[in-house]
Amino acid sequence: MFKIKLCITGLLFVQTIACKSQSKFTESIFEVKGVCGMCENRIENALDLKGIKLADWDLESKKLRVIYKNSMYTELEVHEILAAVGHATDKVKVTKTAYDKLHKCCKYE
Ligand SMILES: [Cu+2]
Repeated sequence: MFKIKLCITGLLFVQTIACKSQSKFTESIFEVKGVCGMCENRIENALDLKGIKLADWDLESKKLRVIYKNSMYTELEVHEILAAVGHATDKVKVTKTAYDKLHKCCKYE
């Protein structure tokens, strides 16, 4: 009887973990402006942060796929991180100071 109880407790525990990990991460895909491989590195490195599981920007489509912990970031915050390093998104514009810091070949406007 004790063994069965242990088993049930174990199962419940595993289920709880599975449920939690399902809601932990959010995936977003949105447009980020950029023109070259350097931009790609800058965009992806800017998102090389704790709580961001994946950041993959596609040069051709200008689309970024990002997977982040929703307890740590909102989608808007991800946009703001990118704008801060000089890359405008469909939601957040870049400041002139940040844009001026971009390398010559990275000026997308
Ligand atoms: Cu570039």
